[in-house]
Amino acid sequence: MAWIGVAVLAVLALGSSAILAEEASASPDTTGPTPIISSSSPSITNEETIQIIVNFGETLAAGTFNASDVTLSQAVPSTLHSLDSRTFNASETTASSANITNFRVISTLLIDTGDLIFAQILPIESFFVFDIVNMTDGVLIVDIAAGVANDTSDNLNNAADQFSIIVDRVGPDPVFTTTANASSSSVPVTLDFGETLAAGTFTKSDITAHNATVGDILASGHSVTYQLVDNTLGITYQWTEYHWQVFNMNVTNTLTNERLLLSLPAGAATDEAGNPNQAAELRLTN
Ligand SMILES: [Ca+2]
Ligand SMILES: [Ca+2]
Repeated sequence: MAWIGVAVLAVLALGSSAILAEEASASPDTTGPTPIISSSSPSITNEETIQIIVNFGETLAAGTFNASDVTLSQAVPSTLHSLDSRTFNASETTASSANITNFRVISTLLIDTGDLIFAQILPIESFFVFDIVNMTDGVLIVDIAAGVANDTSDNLNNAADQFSIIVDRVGPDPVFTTTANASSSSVPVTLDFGETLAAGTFTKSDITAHNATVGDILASGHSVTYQLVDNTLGITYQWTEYHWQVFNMNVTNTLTNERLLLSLPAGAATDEAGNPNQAAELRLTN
């Protein structure tokens, strides 16, 4: 189940307000809201605009939460890798050059179950959406501190768990290397894309060989294992995706002492954010 968009339905929102008022009169509210930050973008993205969603879970006092209550910062990573560990090797965290735009509160969520799209009515002044633009590549961090907003019973909010998303808008720049020359009949070759690729986007057939045959490829990088449990049928599905960066291959030189050429076209593979690779070539002479 996923939400696919937002809309404001004023009449339905008024109905929700009446229900909340009844609940509030039954027991006093002494608990501050805890905002949950999320995004509709993937965890590694090349999107120019990232939509952020903040759900306080209950009605805030009108106007107490706004764009200036959101803190943006950016970590500068040495590598843009690793869906599984999410450590990124951040070298420093700086104030962000990104801007918040289109900050708004919404009252209705459209939810797509696959069979049906229905509207979920939200508590008034509880669910906020905004866009972040003008980012530089790196890890974008979104924080909401404690005490920046309050609910209708004057309880101050708790801090949100920190939210981060990787912004990567640069495609891989692959490099072929070898220690051999064209007089060798067997040429060990390394192809390093410089960053992790999206699973399955590079195969041996992406390389065009001239006067040579590419043998089996040994890849290295990291893997991510997913598990999906179907409680109705009592079946667990498990699969592993391999995100490779470096490919080692043995190339058989079919015409020694002639020029050997390996070429990889642009766009043969993509990184984890979906950016296509640049072209690469290996030319060997004696
Ligand atoms: Ca409360
Ligand atoms: Ca990249």
